[in-house]
Parts: sequence; structure tokens; C-alpha cells
Amino acid sequence: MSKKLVEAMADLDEDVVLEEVKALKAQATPALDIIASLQEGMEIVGDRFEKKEYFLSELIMSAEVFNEASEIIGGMGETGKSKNGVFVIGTIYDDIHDIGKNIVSTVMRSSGFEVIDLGVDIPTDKFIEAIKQYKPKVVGISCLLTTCFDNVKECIKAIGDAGLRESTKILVGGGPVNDAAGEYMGADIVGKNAQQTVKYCKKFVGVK
Ligand code: B12
Repeated sequence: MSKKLVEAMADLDEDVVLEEVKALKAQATPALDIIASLQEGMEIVGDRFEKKEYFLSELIMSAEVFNEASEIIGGMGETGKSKNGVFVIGTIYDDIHDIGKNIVSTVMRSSGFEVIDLGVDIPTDKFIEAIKQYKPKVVGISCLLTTCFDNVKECIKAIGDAGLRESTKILVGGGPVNDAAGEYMGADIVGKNAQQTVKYCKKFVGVK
């Protein structure tokens, strides 16, 4: 973890963030380690927002800085062949956060999964349609807002009511989603980050 990068991200010091990301990349620091520092900085941004030290403009700025940093980081590994099957992912309806979802999509793709990214603010029927069409072994639902936990719960229940739960494992993730929230939503498991998501999905599909 780069303390300098965490602090610069938290302080929204764009120049330092970009410089440090370039420096870490030049030292061959793994992309996901750089992302982990940026993510920790984003947690602090969120805390400051909650304490009203930051406002919506700072949240927007944080997303811009994060995206610029991601562009410098570039690819997150070789794009493997899609040998591990289909992974459908989307951000639940009423939620437009997509930075974490996009990281999970990229890392899953580079780990040999065919990723169908439905986007953000996705209604239940779109998830169901996608499961019927692509027959994924694993579905990922991203949720960054506690006010949307019930939406995820409703969506997972509807997937079950449609008779699609037996063949599909459901992973949930996003900043505030802990194990208790995952259980409340009816998910199979909670993915804390992209690496964990890959590990769980490989286990679900039976590959090492
Ligand atoms: C950037 C940001 C925004 C940006 C989002 C831009 C974008 N394109 O995504 C903007 C400005 C749009 C925004 C808006 C809002 N936000 Co906001 N936002 C954030 C912030 C600071 C960072 C989120 C982020 O990108 N983190 C970095 C990524 C890499 O981390 P991540 O998303 O957690 O993803 C990782 C893991 O969780 C996991 N993961 C993620 N998704 C998935 C999915 C699956 C399937 C799996 C397995 C794993 C997984 O893997 C990822 C990689 O490691 C968070 C603070 C926080 N602590 O998260 C608040 C935060 C989520 N936002 C918050 C709020 C309140 C809002 C607004 C309601 C503000 C407002 N008043 O309008 C709106 C809501 C808009 C909406 N309807 O969705 C609150 C939510 C509080 C709560 N209790 O629900 C937070 C927690 C801030 C806070 N502490 O108050 N936000």
C-alpha cells in the first residue's frame, strides 16, 4: 500500500496522485496493488463526505481523478481466452456507481471469463433477461448505497422466483456491502475486491 497515494487520493491532490501512479507503474507495482491504494483513498473521501467536510463536487472530482489514474495504470493483465464461462455483472437499479464494477469486469475478463457488463441502474428484469440469454454460472451485482440493499434483495428473490437460482451463483459487492448485508440480500457470497471475486468465481465454475 502506498501511503503517499492513499493520502493524495483522499486529499484529491490530482497532480500527486498521477505522479505517484506513474512512479509505482515504473517500479512495476502490480496494477491491483495500485488500485487498492486508490480504493483506500476513496474510502477516506467517502468518510469526509459523510462528515460534511467534502460535498458532492468532491465526490465527482474523486471519480474523475480515479478514472485518470486508471488510464495511466492501463491493462490489468493479459486478456485471457474466455475459457471459464460467462459472468454477468451490473449495478443495481437506483445506483449509478460504476468504478468498482468496471474494475471487477476488467479483472474477470483478464482471468478468462466472458464478461457481460449490463451497466448501471439495472432493473431486475434486465438481470433476469440476461441470465436467460447468457446462462452464466455466476452473476455479480454491485451496490454502493445502503438505500439500495432492498433493491438487491428484491432482485435476487425475483431471480429465484423465475426458477434461475439453482443454476446461478450470485455474488454481491461494493463499498458498504459486508457479509451481513450479503446474507440479508440473499446472495451466495460477498466479494470485497476484484481478486476475491476471481477466486470465488473460479471455485464456483470448478477451475483452479
Ligand atoms: C466516487 C463516488 C461517487 C461518484 C460515483 C462515480 C462513478 N462513476 O462511479 C458519484 C459522484 C456519482 C457519487 C454519487 C453519489 N454517492 Co457516492 N461515493 C463515491 C465514493 C467516494 C467512492 C466509490 C468508489 O468508486 N470507490 C472505489 C472503488 C474501486 O471501490 P468499490 O466501488 O468499493 O469497488 C470495489 C469493491 O467494493 C468490489 N466490488 C464493487 N462492486 C462489486 C460487484 C461485485 C459483484 C463484486 C463481487 C465486488 C464488487 O470490488 C471493487 C474493486 O476492488 C464512495 C465512498 C466509498 N467508501 O465507497 C461514495 C459513496 C458510495 N456515495 C455515497 C452517496 C451518499 C452518494 C450520493 C447519494 C450522493 C448524493 N447526495 O447525491 C450519490 C448517489 C448517486 C446514485 N444514485 O448512485 C455514500 C453511500 C452511503 C450509504 N450509506 O449508502 C458513500 C459510501 C460515501 C459516504 N461515505 O457517504 N458517488
